[in-house]
Amino acid sequence: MTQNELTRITPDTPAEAAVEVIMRDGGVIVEGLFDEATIEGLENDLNPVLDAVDTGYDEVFAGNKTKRASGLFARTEHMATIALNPLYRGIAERILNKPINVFMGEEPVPNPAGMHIGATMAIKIGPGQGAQPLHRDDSVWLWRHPTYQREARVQIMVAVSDFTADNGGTLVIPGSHLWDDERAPRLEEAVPTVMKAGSAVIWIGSTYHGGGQNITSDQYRFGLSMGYDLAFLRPEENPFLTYTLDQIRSFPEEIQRALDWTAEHYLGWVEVGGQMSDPMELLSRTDYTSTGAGLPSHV
Ligand SMILES: O=C(O)CCC(=O)C(=O)O
Ligand SMILES: [Fe+2]
Repeated sequence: MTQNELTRITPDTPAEAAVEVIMRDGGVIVEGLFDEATIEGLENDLNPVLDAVDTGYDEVFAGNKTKRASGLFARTEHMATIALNPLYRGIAERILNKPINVFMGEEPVPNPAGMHIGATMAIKIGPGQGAQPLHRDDSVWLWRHPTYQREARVQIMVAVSDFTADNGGTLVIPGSHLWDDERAPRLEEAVPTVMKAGSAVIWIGSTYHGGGQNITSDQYRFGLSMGYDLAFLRPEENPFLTYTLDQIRSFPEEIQRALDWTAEHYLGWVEVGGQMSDPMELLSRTDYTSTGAGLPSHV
């Protein structure tokens, strides 16, 4: 398939229709998914954080003209708006949360795979930054392809600034999610994601993509990304070390659960009073007072 750009849809597109496009092309652009107040809020909350961090030390992947910050649920309340966006979540649910029958004795029981948040990242690609190597995000789990309909990740990249072909708008190779593991991605096959601030590109773990080059512009390209992953995969960003207990307690319940404060189908339980219990039980107990130290503040 040769496509000059990903298909564009509007925020009122039904999730089923969006999933059809994504499973056909590997990704989709949703125009105007987030309003001005959300984008302004993200800028106000995250610019000081990004101002205070160094650029990446690694020239090739992290980028030595690129700034990154994570742990975003503790840094901006607008992160929850993105994670709980009904279209994005609806798409992720449909792609990831497929039930699989397992036997419990003689009874087949349908178990949905569940999904959780694998990573959050604000990314500012600065002037002078070359293109990131094209990659599949599911390579962290050495995922094999073709995937036989089992995708590991549904990723969103929200444009906080405008994304252009010159300022590092995410490069995507349409159709590359269908490739096997022998075929290398080539830069000439990739198309830049061009979209206005407030729009978003959604792609799956097996789609080749990468940050674009920002050579001729004099502006930062500001994007915010997160991924929903199959719940049984180790999250890239460790939620238990990233967030303090107080921070976790301040988040909406869906976010607490998506950050692995949950146990479904025996995955992730914690023993309380001799029972394999849902970690949510610990959150409601005043005598439970310790977990991760939280990230050091940059500002
Ligand atoms: O910055 C971008 O546009 C893409 C970043 C990316 O793919 C990554 O860091 O894994
Ligand atoms: Fe990536």
